[in-house]
Amino acid sequence: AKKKIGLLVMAYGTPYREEDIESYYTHIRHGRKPTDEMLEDLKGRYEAIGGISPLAKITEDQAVSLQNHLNEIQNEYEFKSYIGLKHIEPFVEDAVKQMHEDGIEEAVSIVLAPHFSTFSIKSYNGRAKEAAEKIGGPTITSIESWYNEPKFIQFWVDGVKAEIDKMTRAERDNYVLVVSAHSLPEKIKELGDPYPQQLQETAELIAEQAGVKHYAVGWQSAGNTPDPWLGPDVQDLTRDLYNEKGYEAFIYTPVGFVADHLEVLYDNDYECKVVTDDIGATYFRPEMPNAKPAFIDAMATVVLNHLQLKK
Ligand code: FEC
Repeated sequence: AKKKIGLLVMAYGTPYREEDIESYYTHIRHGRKPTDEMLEDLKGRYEAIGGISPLAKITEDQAVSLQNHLNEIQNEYEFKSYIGLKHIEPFVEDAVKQMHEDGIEEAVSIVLAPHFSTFSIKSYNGRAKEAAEKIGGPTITSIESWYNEPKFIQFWVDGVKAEIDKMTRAERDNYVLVVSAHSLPEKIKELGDPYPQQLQETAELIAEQAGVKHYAVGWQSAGNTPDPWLGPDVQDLTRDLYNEKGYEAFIYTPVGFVADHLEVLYDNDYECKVVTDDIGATYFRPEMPNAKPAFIDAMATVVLNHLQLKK
């Protein structure tokens, strides 16, 4: 018989309804309520992308598709997926409790973000393990990062090539690839966090395999706090690259994210495009991974490698 295993899929979370925005934002801010102005600003960003973010539905599709695909491609385990979110229900702890109640004894956890940071992957996995220890199981082993999985890189390489195909001949001779992830406070560098190097490596792999001559690494969506955040910000970077090299086209690959959500639909598709429109350059962005089969297969490969299974 197949061995039953929990598949804990963790993600950031998004408000389900407008009424959830304030408590969600408060949770992100570690319990500090946002000011009315900050709240209105965030509501305005959701409105600008056409209402509430599609992230909740996409996360669900990703988790179920990953579970089903894993169950199709191997015979040793029967995977059952559980969604655990960082900032809204079902929280990571809720998912762990559900696994426990369902009698799951062994589980593997994966975060829907490719790069390791103490502020992201480590905190998700830490919360999951702590919750499991408190209630006596399941035993969870965690995937720490998967930014360099060849199939994941290939996904973005294909996306970049598809954008290059849409370019005019002049743009094709004079474009730059901007590879980005969510900014984090600069102090992660002092902690020896591998996050910046992992993004750099992702950029190199994609640029090399897609045959891209000019690329730059940037950061986006920095928080609204007094401490310094990793830079350059993608908007400033766009202007600087234009001023220095006069690129006619920009391809944005927000590879630190895996879904269409606020940070991409607003921070890239609106904010970066404001800049490219202003300088008269063309804006390109490949489609996000969402639940596309090639991406689901990449994550499944990561899970199986983690469990040391061969397809
Ligand atoms: O579509 C949606 O509804 C939500 C999308 C969303 C994703 C996301 C991913 C990451 N964040 C990360 C770190 C931080 C840090 C702060 C912070 C703040 C926000 C705010 C919103 C928000 N984040 Fe987020 N993030 C998303 C949404 N994030 C909304 C609050 C308003 C704002 O500042 O824009 C700063 C907290 C503070 O104030 O102290 C830090 C990281 C990721 C990527 C990894 C992951 O997905 O876990 C890192 C998606």
